[in-house]
Amino acid sequence: MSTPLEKWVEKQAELAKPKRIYWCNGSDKEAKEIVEVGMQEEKINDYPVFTELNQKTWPNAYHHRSHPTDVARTEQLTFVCHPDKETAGPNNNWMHPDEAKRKLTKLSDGCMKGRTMYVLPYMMGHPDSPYSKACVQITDVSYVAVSMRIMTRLGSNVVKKIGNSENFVKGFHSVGDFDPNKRFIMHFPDERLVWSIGSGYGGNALLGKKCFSLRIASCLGLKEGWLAEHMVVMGVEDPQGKVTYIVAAFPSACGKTNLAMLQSTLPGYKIWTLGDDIAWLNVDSDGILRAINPETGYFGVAPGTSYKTNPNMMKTLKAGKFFPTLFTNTAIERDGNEPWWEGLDGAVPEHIIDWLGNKWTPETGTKAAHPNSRFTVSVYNSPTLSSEFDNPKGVPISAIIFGGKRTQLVPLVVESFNWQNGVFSGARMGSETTAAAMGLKAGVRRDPMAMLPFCGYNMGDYFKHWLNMGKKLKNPPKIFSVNWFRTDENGSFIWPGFGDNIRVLKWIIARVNNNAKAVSTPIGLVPNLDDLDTSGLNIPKKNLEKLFEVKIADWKDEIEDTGKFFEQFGKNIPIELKNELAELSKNLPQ
Ligand code: GTP
Ligand code: SPV
Ligand code: MN
Repeated sequence: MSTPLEKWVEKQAELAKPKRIYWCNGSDKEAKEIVEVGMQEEKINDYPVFTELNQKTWPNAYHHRSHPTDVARTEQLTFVCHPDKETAGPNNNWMHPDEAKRKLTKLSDGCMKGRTMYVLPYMMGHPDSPYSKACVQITDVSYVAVSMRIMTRLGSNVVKKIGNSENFVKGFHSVGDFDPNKRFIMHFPDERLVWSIGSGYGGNALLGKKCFSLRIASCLGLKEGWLAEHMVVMGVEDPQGKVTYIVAAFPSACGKTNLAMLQSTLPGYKIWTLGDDIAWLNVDSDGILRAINPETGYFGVAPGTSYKTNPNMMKTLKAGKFFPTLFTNTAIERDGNEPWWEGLDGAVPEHIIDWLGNKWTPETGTKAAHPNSRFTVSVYNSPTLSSEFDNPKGVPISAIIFGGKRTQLVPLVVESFNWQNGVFSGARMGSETTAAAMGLKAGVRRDPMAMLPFCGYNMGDYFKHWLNMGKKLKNPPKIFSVNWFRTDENGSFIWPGFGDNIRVLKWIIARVNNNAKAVSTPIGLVPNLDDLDTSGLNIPKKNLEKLFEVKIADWKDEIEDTGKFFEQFGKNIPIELKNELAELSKNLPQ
């Protein structure tokens, strides 16, 4: 008798008609064989799926070129298929599940002809964690199979764990023929199913990541009383050795990975990394908010990563402990056969092949590495990995940070007055658009809690859920907003950022432990300039003041824009948030 899992796999194979079906066991040996297949047999756009990089300087590293039309998440082709549109909300593209399935069935018929169908059983979260979920993804490309091994706990033990149960999350993925017109990333929350076709890139294809761990998981969280968030999880150790755990949400390509691995410029402070992209937040039986990172890898932005900005990530990328480390759409330095990107340490090398495979020099006038080129690397390679990473219970959270890229308006750090006011500050978050998603208009877009592209249901209900979570907590974490990206009149960043962000964390932790004062403003509590540790920094006082300047006219525009954004959600927007908006408007000087 076959199990529900085996039956589901058989049914998918009948539709996709692969040459063969291969069940991955998650071993090292197997990963090496699959990379070999990617180098020798599989091709994308006439390039082998993998090429080997310099194993001496970059141990276990391989290069991958995606299809040139397939370089970032595609939000316009991403759908959440609840039975009714209102549940999906104005924040999601919606299609009726029946229509979506008809469309996908047609596109998937025979889509794996001549190819291998890899079956990937994996856990999101530690297998012993009460918060983890068993999942199975099907894919037809070695790159995705190997990436999932880095990003998740993949192995045959998950098949045993699922056993005869129907209780597993399903993901069907095929690169199809990469035709952007036949590309869809569809979610069926009621069935805990993701169906993705036509893209092999990141969040479109590694279905454990944004598709399951955020879009579907956010729906599960609403039902089951927890939160799935686009957040860093980290511990901050102070000079006395006390570790305070925090989570921080920033939109895509706005600094999560860099924050999660920060190398402190203040003596005695140390960061311990638990996650750089996704946090699942649960309330434990003592009323404490606990976070786990369901992933086991980093899929991080390459450009800008260097020994100067993120030395801990450079060490992670060079460690080569876990097989393999992948570089997608970076350039290649030809003489040494090493990955290269804009912002890497040292002079620009002489012989470079760009991400498209063409010879490149600075005079070419384009970027050598795609701005959304990325590395995929195991957390177990990381020198800053927290000793709590594999703790099935997760870590207790003392502070929540919301951030975005705002060259104007938003101060370096603001503490919310209370939980409700903090939820409001998250809900009105905005950020300037980046290269992490294709086809977005330049400028500021509202991106509540950095979840706009990832909340699998109506965000009005999501805000209510956040408010309710606060009521379940005995001592709710303090909520802060931060902005590293304010610029001066020349367009230069005022705040040095990166390792110096520890100075802001130091104040946040002092506030959490009632060891620092704050000044009240209409938008929240800000530090006394004397309480922000700027020792050794060369920032003139006038610039520091600029970092905290609250320009009333600009805030009035911001309030108006937030009001318009909230209106889209109609009756779903909680009255508490409308009240917060009215209160803020009233408290601004006329
Ligand atoms: P996703 O993986 O897309 O979710 O992105 P992320 O939020 O992890 O962003 P990441 O840390 O990769 O940073 C994205 C970009 O922001 C990179 O180009 C960084 O160099 C830049 N960046 C990160 N932190 C800072 C900072 O403190 N100051 C400045 N000026 N830039 C930063
Ligand atoms: C993001 O865009 O937030 C990412 C990259 O972390 S992706 O996996 O493509 O979603
Ligand atoms: Mn992300």
